[in-house]
Amino acid sequence: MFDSLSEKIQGAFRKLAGKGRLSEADVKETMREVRLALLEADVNYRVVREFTARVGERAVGADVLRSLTPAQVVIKIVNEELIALLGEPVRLELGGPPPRTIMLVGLQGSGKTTMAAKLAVHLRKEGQRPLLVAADTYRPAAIKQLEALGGQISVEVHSEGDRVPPPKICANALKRAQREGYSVVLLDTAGRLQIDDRMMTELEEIRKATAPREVLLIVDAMTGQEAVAVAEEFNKRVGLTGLILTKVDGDARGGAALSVRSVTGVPIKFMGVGEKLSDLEPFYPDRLASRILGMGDMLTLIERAESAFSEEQALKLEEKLRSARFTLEDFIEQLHAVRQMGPLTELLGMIPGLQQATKGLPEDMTEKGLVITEAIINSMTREERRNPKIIDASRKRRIARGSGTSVQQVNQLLRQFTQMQQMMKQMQSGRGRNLLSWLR
Ligand SMILES: Nc1nc2c(ncn2[C@@H]2O[C@H](COP(=O)(O)OP(=O)(O)OP(=O)(O)O)[C@@H](O)[C@H]2O)c(=O)[nH]1
Ligand SMILES: [Mg+2]
Repeated sequence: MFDSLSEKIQGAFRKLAGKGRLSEADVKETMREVRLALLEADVNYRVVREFTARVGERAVGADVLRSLTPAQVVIKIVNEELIALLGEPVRLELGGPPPRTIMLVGLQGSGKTTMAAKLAVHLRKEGQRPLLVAADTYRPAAIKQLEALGGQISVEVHSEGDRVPPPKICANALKRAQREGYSVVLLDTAGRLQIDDRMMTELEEIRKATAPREVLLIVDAMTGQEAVAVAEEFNKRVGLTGLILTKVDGDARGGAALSVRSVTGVPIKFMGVGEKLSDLEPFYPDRLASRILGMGDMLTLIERAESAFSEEQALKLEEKLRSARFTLEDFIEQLHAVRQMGPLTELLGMIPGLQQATKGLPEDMTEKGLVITEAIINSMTREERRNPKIIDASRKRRIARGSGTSVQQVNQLLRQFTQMQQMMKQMQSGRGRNLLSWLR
């Protein structure tokens, strides 16, 4: 459901990553695009404003512009703040003596009845013995619907027809659960098209009659901003312990998912991702965030890069570049660092938009190219590495022999190195100074 949001944010990041160095204006422009993407995804404007302010502040604080890999630092901050926005992963609270009651509330059609059955399946897998309760006596087919679902999954459904008031049905169900040894009682309450007083009063009564461990609001993720107002109202009147987003598989813009936790402070506990009863996922903020940013493996890559290049190494290198003392020895050090991160092909595979990334690469940045380059440099004397100018024809022949390569290949490497040196000199105070920048 986050496809469009995801695409736009990734687009903004791609533009950023394409640049060798970042100016403050670049970062500002990226944040503007992220803000627009969030607003278009129907994320609550207050949430968007706070989010972009926080990211902006951190981006300045983290000294993005002077960091080793500025684009990645921005992406990392956005990712972390997105996770913070989505909240902690919080599981169902099922402590205390059984039977424990879980009350499902929400507007009409939000997916309460379906979710009741999904949760029954989920809880049974965890060793619970669930009882479903038909507490919707208003919609004619509601009881039948729950009974049909219960039959499908072989979970007992407690119903007393549509004449008994729901709070009474729920209280009776609780007594029955105690008698018959059910460990969890799931209350499927009635929904209304809009929040009305009678509905709220009835829910308050059910709550009083059953003292539930959990009161979960089922939120249709397709409803966008509206979901936030609904959640606030339910929380005020009934008191919520958790949120469940349904229809996350739909093509809605995802704003609800991103706003509702932050505005209400109530944690999201599950997501419904389809009509099948197995389409239930515990809510993991970090996974959702990487899904939105389309960066699954990108984060792994950033972490590997961070551990392969220490800040200290980077500074030392920069100093050398400034003073044009970058030698083949430094070159090989850089190669080692890149190779420490893993096989090159694997690294490239982790970068979203792989094709774009590989297009910009020199041909021998392949794994084999690295091995050859390393072998050639290893066959040089220390002096030769520090001062390649002394490498004459006879030295080239020796190096080629020693590394199992040809004079041509040695020439090629030296040419490349000279080009690199020149390029680096041009950058002067340059920041795109390591081999990693070739990958970006
Ligand atoms: N695609 C998709 N459809 C869902 C999901 N959850 C529920 N639905 C569908 O949404 C519709 C309404 O679901 P119900 O479970 O009946 O909703 P409800 O809140 O009980 O509705 P009322 O009892 O009328 O208030 C059904 O057609 C479900 O199949 C989901 O996660 N994804
Ligand atoms: Mg229902």
